[in-house]
Amino acid sequence: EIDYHPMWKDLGMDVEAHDGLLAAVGGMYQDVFLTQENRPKSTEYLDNVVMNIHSGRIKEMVDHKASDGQKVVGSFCLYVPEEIVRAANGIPVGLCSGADWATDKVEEHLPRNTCPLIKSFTGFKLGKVCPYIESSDLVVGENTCDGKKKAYEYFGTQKPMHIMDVPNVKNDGTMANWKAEIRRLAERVEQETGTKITAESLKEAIRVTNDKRRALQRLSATRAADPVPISGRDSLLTVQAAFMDDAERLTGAINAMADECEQRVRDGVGVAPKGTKRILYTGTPMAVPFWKLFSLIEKAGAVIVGEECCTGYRYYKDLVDESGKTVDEMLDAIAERYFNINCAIFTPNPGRIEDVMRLAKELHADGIIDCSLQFCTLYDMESFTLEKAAKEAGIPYMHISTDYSNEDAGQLSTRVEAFVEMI
Ligand code: BJ8
Repeated sequence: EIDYHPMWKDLGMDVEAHDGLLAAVGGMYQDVFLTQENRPKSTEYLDNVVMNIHSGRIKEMVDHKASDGQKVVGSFCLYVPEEIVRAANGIPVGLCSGADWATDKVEEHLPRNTCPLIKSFTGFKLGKVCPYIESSDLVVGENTCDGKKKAYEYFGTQKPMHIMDVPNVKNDGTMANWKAEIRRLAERVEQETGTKITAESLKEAIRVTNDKRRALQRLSATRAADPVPISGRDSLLTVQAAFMDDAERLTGAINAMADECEQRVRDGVGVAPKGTKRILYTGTPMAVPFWKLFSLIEKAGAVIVGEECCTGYRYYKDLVDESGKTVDEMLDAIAERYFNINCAIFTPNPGRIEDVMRLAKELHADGIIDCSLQFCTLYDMESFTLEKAAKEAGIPYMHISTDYSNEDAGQLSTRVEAFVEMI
């Protein structure tokens, strides 16, 4: 057993508070994941990811920093292309934002009525309990929702930051701006890592990242089957892991999970009995360790068969075109791929509605659960459009607004149980 306390201390973390956080996350993991019956055996990989998430994985990154001079580049949003970080010899990671922490300190800098995800990353920084934030050499933020873009003004006083300007409408003009933003990021990352992006390194980074997404696509395709071979909880965790674990290790493990799930489908083996009510999740992202909603939906006797969100389908649905030969062509291909992400910051955002309705059909969903984190105006607003589209398509729909606390768990369970019974 390695003692990671000296490493956390060297990173400048509050080691004692962090021990408390790890114990709490361990308990949640036990309750949400390890109580599942009939999990595919290959999900052991996910247990390992979570076990090492703040320890072994961080040690690997810290060792790479020391031995090959790699730099860690953290981000909070799907619009930040990991291919670029990878091509410049950086390690891309998603930063902690899935639990309430140091709320009193946070509210000295941000309004109380702020989305929990934003309060969370600010609290993780102020409380010094996120080794990903502490080991990041650069944090890339983005002008997406109002809350995030304004919160980065404060976060930027705590960490070196680069901000990407993400457009809010999709047209030729904004695409041109976005392509320029992609180049500005590439330059900033090159500066930070001291490594120039070459056609060769970018091609390889695109391939490695596409392989990851291809593996996740394979796994998600197995979830159209009834009985469904893998739970929504475990599927959510595969994408959460994709933001943190080493890319090639993750790809290998997800392909192994896809192999096992494809076999299960052939054998008619499921994680829940045939005929279990099937839910399509859509809405705001779910960062580790925010597993509350998925857990209570599946504990209510339903199974989640897909997630139209940034910690789900949006992460793996599109690949970067691999035919580019020059750095310029490849940067354009990256820009085009990322412009297709259907976040509610875009107006209008018909692509998301189309994706939700198509996924509901393809995955044979009996109902849609659309969730927005509290105070997220964007997703709250879009819920009305979605509800209308679901009604027209004849698919039962429910909207939920929640936060990271457990205070509403009982009430939410009752609502979800009633919904599952009704569909
Ligand atoms: S691409 S969804 S990761 S912006 S929930 S902080 S929107 S108030 S997270 Fe997102 Fe990028 Fe879009 Fe995806 Fe604001 Fe809403 Fe909070 Fe949110």
